[in-house]
Amino acid sequence: MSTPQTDNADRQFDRRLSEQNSLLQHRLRQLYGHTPGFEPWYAQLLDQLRQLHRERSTALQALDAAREADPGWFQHQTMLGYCSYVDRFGGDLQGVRSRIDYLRELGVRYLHLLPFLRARAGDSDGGFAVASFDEIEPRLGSMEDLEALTADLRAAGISLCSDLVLNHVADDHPWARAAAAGDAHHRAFFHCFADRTEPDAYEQTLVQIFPRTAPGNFTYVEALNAWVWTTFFPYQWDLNYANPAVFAEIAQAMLRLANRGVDVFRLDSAPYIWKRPGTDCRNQPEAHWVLQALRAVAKLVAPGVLLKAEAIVPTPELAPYFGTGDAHGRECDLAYHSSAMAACWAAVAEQRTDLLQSVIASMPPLPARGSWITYIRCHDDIGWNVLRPDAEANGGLQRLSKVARFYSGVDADSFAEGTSFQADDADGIHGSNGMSASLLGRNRARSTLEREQAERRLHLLHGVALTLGGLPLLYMGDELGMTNDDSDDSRAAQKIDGRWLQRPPLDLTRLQQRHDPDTEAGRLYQRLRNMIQLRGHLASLSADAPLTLLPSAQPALLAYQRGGDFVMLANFSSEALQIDLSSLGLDAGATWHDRLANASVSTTSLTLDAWSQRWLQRIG
Ligand code: OTU
Repeated sequence: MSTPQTDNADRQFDRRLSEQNSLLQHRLRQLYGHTPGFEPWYAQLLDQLRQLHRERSTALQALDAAREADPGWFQHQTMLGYCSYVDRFGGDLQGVRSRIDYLRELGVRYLHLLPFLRARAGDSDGGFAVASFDEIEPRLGSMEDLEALTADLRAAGISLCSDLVLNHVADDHPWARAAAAGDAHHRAFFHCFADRTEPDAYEQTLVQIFPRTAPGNFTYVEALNAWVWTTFFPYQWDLNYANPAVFAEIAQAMLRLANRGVDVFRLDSAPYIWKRPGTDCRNQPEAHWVLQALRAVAKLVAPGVLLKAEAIVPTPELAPYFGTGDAHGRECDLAYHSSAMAACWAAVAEQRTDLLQSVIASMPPLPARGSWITYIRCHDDIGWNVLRPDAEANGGLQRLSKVARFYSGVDADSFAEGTSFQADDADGIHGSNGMSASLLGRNRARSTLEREQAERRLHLLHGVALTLGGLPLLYMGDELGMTNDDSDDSRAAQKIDGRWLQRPPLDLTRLQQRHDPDTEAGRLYQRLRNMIQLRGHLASLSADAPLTLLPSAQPALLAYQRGGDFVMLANFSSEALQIDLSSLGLDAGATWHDRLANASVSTTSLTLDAWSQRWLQRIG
């Protein structure tokens, strides 16, 4: 039915289609052009998209228009992210609403809530085994709660990021159930193999994500009488993106959530969505085409929406998630800087910054409207595999073994209290678990000095995340110095998946102490909040301001310039460093102000205490 509203919406749609159609159609033709009935399929997809566009609310259309007019809105230096599980943070979605004031106080403008859609019954990988894209996990609330939350967040100036698990669905998702019941249409949503021939061939070149708890990439499913591709847990069935129906379903599921008010989609496991014999089945060109097509449909229906790549891959494979060639700047808007994250932890363990510098140096400049997610911790392990190429080029893999051991909890000389993840022994290179504060020495501190050093390390890493360039994402609890979860429930969960070590519920005592400088939580929180506020005033810290490494002869020093007037100095060692600013190649005639300490700075001899940082601003 034609009404003035739909006519107007359709005009907008047609305008946006004229911008997106050529790339969208080209990519979908490359992916699916050879499948029978491509033309009518594409026409039908456009009709479905037009309908979803009509269904977008007035408030969301206004947001779309505002963001189209200001496409760099998420790159501003006042942007700050916060990540948590719904239950850990607020109990349920309504409880999260009641924490909005807290988020505002901290300066948060972007909230990533880990999976809240209906999850598989039983084990669900923390919700990453999705049983329905259109229902909320019942214990967390309802769709109405989600819409109420997104409306409140919007009013508070906070965007909501939701996971969109691209690579797989739960084995009890209706598509999987239909396949198991013998429906050929849905069987083709998955990769099914009659015998082990192809799986065995693929296994030759595949990697293992959970080699200990979920070895192998295929699971025999009785009901299908087939081996099903299951990269992650056996109950997470990989979707077959070579099937155009899968693309159409996922794209529409995303847009329905966008129409409920989700602003950003974290594209979980994006690298894995395309399979090719003889490869590790990650980062395939077709995976990028799928993402580019997804972005085009997002810009068509919900142009205010951003896509964030969760691509935990080494540096050379990471930058392409922002798009390459004719699609430069037309793939993901955001991507986790996982190599910088892991390299920060390596720098802490080794008390030297060369791997971190190598990671930073090898990152190409991003497209004008692309931004990193900079972060120090998340709900997953710290994965060391992303650093393999950098370590191989800088002294060898044994460096990573030592780093992994440092965080494994077995090394008596280490200040870190963590556990190793999915590795055969403490030296194995895979991942490390633990909350930041515990990994940085809080639990093992035996003196005031050691405790102080642990606090400084936490601020040091947050300082890098806040200044490196991107949208910094805090992990719930780190702002209050929360430590590893050693509750009975968590211990039991860790037996199945060690990552539960870093997923404790919000510590309400610490939360209450946050304004009390005589408490640890208060000290940590107040200083971090000051850093966040200060950052908001420093235009050189916007995500699109250039980053230049400043080479130094001191191995523990990380020094970089941002924009025209900002310099970060970070000391990754337990010894004080003596620094002459002119030795860093900075203009000898310049005068600098230390913004964190609010003090003027001598250019010739500056003492950087153990594990401390300076935020210098050029004032003359
Ligand atoms: C993602 O992770 C999620 O963040 C994990 O929590 C899920 O278990 C997983 O997907 C499956 O949905 O490789 O690029 O700890 O870094 O599994 C995707 C290992 C991933 C994670 C890894 C990861």
